[in-house]
Amino acid sequence: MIKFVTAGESHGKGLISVVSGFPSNLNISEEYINGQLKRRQAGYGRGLRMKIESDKAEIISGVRFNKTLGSPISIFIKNNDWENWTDIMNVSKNNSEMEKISVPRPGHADLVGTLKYNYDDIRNSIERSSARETAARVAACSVARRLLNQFGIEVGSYVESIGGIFSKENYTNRLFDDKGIDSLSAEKINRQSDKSCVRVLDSLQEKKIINKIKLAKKRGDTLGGTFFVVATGVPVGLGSFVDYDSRLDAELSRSIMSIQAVKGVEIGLGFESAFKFGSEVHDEITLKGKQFTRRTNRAGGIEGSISTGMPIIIRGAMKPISTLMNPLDTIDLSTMKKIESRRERSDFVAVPACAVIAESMVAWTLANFFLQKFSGDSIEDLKDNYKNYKDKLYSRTKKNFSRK
Ligand code: EPS
Repeated sequence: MIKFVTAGESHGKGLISVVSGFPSNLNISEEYINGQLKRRQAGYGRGLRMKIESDKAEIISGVRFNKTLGSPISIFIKNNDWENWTDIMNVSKNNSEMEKISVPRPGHADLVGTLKYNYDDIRNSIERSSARETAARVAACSVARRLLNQFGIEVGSYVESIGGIFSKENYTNRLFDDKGIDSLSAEKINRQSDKSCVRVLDSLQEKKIINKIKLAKKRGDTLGGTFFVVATGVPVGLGSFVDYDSRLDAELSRSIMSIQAVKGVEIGLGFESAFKFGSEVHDEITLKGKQFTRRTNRAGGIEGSISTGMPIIIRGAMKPISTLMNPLDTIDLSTMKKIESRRERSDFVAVPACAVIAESMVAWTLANFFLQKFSGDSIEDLKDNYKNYKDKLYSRTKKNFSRK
C-alpha cells in the first residue's frame, strides 16, 4: 500500500508531503515535480497569490542521485508569502491586537470548520481548508505519476467547460466512441490542453471563456466548471469487486471528490448512461490481435470495478470559488447579526488547476492499485512481475478455455 500525507497551512512557512510504499530505483527528480507544480499554478483567472509563489519542491528524504531508496520520500514546498504572514501565522507569539476573523464566507469551510473545531478565530479554519494544500498533493502524486510512466501509463486532462461555456466540437463523444478512443490519448490531450490558458482543446471556446471570466471579475463574482481526466495504457485487472474499498471506480471517484470545491464525479458516460438503453451503453467486446478491447468505451475503462484496459475516463465538476468580491450575506459570529461576507484575496476561476490536481489524484489511485497487483521492492522486480502478467494474459485465457 502506498500512502501520502500532506501538512501545512496556506500562509504558514510551507507545505510538507510524506510519501511511503514506493519501490527502490524509481527515477524521480525535483525538476520533474516542479514541472507538475508549474502546471498546477497556471490558468487564466487565478488570483494574485500565483504571482507571489513559484512552487518548488525540495526533496528532503527517500531519494539519492534522483533514484528512490524505498524509504519514505518527504518533500518541502516553501510559501514565499510567509514573509507577509509571520505575525498572523506565528507558531508561538500571539499578537493580541490582531483582528480575529468572525465573518464566515458562504461556500467555504469557514463556519463549519469553526463550529467543528471550536475555534475563536475563523482564520484557523481558512488556512488548512484552503486549496493551497493541493500543491502538496501534486508534489506527492508526482512520484506515483513517475512510476506509472515506467509502464507506459499516462494521465492527462482537459477542461470541458467553465461558466457553462462548452466547445461546439463534441470531444466528449470522441472520448467514448470507436473513432476517438485512440486519437485522444492522455499525452495528445495534454499536448493540446497545456497550451491553453484555461486548458481547453478548442481555441474558439477559450476566447468565449476568457470573456466570461472577465465578466465574472467585473461583477465581483466567480465561476466553476467541468473537466475530464483520461488515463491511457492502463492494464486490464486493476481493482476488484471483492470488497467495497477494492473497487477501482469507487476509489477514483473518492480521490477526485476529495479535491477542494469538487461537487460531482462521473466515470465514463456517468449519469447519461442512466437515461439510455443497455444496447446504447454497454461496450461490445472485440479482439485486436491478442488484446481484448472494446468497440466503444462508454464504461470509461472500468467494468465491474476492474480496469478493462481501455482508457480510464473521469469527469469532474468544480463549484465556483467561494470568495466573492461582491459578497453574499452571512452572520457575524461576534454579534450574531446579518452582515455582508468578507473579501479575501482569491482566485476567480481555478478549474484548469483543478483538472491538473485531478490528474495527480488519478495517478495516485492507479499507482496504488498497480502496486497492489504487481508488487515489487525494486522497480526491476515490479517490471518483471508486470511483464510476466502481460505476456501470459491472452495465452493462459485461451488455454483455460480450450476444449481438450
Ligand atoms: C492557492 C493559494 C491560496 C488559496 C487558493 C489556492 O491563495 P491565497 O493566498 O490568495 O488565499 O486561497 O485557494 C482558494 C482560492 C480557496 O478558496 O481555497 C493555491 O496555491 O492554489
